[in-house]
Amino acid sequence: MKEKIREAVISCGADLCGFAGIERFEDTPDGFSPADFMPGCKMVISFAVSLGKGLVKVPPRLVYAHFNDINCIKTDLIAFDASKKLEEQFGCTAVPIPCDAPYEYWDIEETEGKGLLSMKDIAVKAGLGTVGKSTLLLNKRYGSMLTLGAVLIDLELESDAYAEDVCIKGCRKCIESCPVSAIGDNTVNQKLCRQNAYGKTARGFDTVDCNLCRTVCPVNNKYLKQ
Ligand code: B12
Ligand code: SF4
Ligand code: SF4
Repeated sequence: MKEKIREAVISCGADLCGFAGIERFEDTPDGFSPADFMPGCKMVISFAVSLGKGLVKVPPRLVYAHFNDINCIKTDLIAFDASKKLEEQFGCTAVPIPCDAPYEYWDIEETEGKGLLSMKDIAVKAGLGTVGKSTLLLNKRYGSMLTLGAVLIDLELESDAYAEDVCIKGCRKCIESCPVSAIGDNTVNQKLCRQNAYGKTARGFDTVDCNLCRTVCPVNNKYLKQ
């Protein structure tokens, strides 16, 4: 059944799909575990949608900003469609999780947000990749060029194996490229990153002024040079 569910999620438009049993989330902070979110959740499905390669060849300000957002919308639509499909085909309950916004937690002084659930943590536990020094999820095929999504279900299945670490030993490119030194020891200073990376045009359109920690990563090269 697991492979049929994987196929169903992939057929909705995902590039990768993995599975993590609820027991893998015992270490998540209170209020942020899939079980807190959906009582009766037994399995977390993580999936990922790749970004086009051309998006890193142009300044991020408008083109990447727009299509990175579109990929988030696409990811949410896949979560929504896949949930309905799984409910119809497998008789389970399936809850799609927003891949980015909206979320509840917001520290106004530190301008620090926390996702409803951590998409990176879910992806790691479902074997999609590992978290690099950039704090981004790195997959051996796509590097960090992925938007991450999730669906919670009440079916019991076997978890996928954890992935091997692909962040390169001795490499510090993401840390050194950050114009505001926002990346520390497995953390990002959200205030510094937000001030540098996000803005608006004179007309009021949202901009992304920096995505360097994502684009300089050599783990992306295999995908970008394909
Ligand atoms: C808030 C947020 C930000 C903040 C903080 C980023 C960060 N590193 O946490 C800011 C504004 C800085 C940011 C910037 C960017 N972001 Co952002 N962001 C988010 C968001 C909405 C929540 C992340 C969060 O809660 N962070 C707080 C920390 C504490 O949580 P965490 O790292 O996820 O969790 C770790 C641990 O704390 C612990 N843990 C375990 N369970 C849980 C549960 C919770 C709720 C928490 C808090 C912690 C936790 O394990 C986790 C894994 O190591 C997620 C979407 C989501 N729902 O996950 C996208 C997300 C992380 N962002 C993403 C992206 C692409 C970016 C940018 C590249 C955008 C850009 N400029 O182009 C930059 C990269 C900056 C960077 N190096 O991180 C992608 C990352 C994709 C990938 N391949 O990893 C995500 C996953 C969106 C998505 N659905 O794809 N982002
Ligand atoms: S997006 Fe830019 S400012 Fe934010 S952590 Fe990455 S390199 Fe630094
Ligand atoms: S740039 Fe280097 S250190 Fe940073 S995540 Fe990629 S491989 Fe790891």
